[in-house]
Amino acid sequence: MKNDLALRAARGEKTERVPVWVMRQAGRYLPEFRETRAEHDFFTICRTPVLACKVTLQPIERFDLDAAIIFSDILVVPQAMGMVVEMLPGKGPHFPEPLNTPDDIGRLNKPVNVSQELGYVFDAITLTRHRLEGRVPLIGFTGAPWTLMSYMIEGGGSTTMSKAKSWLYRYPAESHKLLQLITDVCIDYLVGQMQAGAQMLQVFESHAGILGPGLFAKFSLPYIRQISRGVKEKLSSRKLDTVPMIIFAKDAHFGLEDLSQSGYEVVGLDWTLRPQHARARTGANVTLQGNLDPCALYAPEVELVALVKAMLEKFGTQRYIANLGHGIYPDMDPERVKTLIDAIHSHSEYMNSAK
Ligand code: 1CP
Repeated sequence: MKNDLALRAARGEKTERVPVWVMRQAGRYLPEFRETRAEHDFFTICRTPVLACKVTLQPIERFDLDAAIIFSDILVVPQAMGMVVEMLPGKGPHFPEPLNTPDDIGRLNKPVNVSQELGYVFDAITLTRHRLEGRVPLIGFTGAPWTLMSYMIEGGGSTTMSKAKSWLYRYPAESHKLLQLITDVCIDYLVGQMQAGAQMLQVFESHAGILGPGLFAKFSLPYIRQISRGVKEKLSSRKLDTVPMIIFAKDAHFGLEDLSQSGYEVVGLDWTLRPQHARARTGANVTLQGNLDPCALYAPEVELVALVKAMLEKFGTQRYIANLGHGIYPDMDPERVKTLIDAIHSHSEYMNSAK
């Protein structure tokens, strides 16, 4: 491994500079991605290991990033469970037949054979590991159960998630049943990704904030915990080393203490949290990841560098992986991403040398 900074930071080992990667680093803000995307449908890229590998490597070839994340989508899990998901241009994901009532749970595949349904992701990971040649670690990922459940019921993006939330109030037992089915798939899926070569695993609970503390404690956190425990138990029963796991629960400021004790080595933060408060609330035993406002990339270059320096001063250089507080947007300038990465590296090296 030529650059294992991100893994060392995740394990709480000393790092000479702060590692950085960017959520959605492979995506439409890159002209080379748009070129590939013009030729192939979104899920065709996900399902074709040479294409998924190619776009995973695009940002690695362009920037001095410290980790790659396999190109895929969280919605491949509902697909593996038997649901149809389309990616509509300019609109995002669309489920033509979402789950309308708990009876629809009966339509889902169970149990799901992940090697059969998601083997293409495992193949893409193995190929990408080879092509990376140890340059940087490769991150695998899954959506967390509540976030996936919300898409399966809403049928796409939603601002209120009122359909999915209505299940939690009207059909709590059936909601738990669905969340458990999804959790079982997520565990096998992450273990499979790790066996295929993923060196770190991120769980995206992108829709945590909309739940509020009460629903989060009942319908999100228990499954997030089950995933870290389940993955680690399966790996150790197969005599495999565990890999660091990252939990990113967006807007779940109310759950930060619980998240820091949920079995993950790294807690991802969105930009609404103050770094020093987050440190104080999570303690010394987890690594933090984040949390620059993605829109800071619209600022003039000097301003962006100042924001990066301020962020580093607040987080410190250890037990820290720099990232944005959410994914990068398609209209952002790749040159600013270079500025971001280079500023994180140079300022953190300066901070470490000044000690
Ligand atoms: O580079 C990378 O980060 C890897 C690729 C990646 C990842 C990690 C993609 C490609 N999607 C994801 C995760 C993902 N997908 C999340 C979790 C992260 C987050 O909170 O953003 C979520 C919520 C999704 C669902 C999804 N897929 C949306 C959001 C829909 C909504 O309104 O709620 C969208 C727009 C997609 C499509 C998608 N996924 C990825 C890309 C590059 C795109 C753009 C589609 C295209 O190219 O047409």
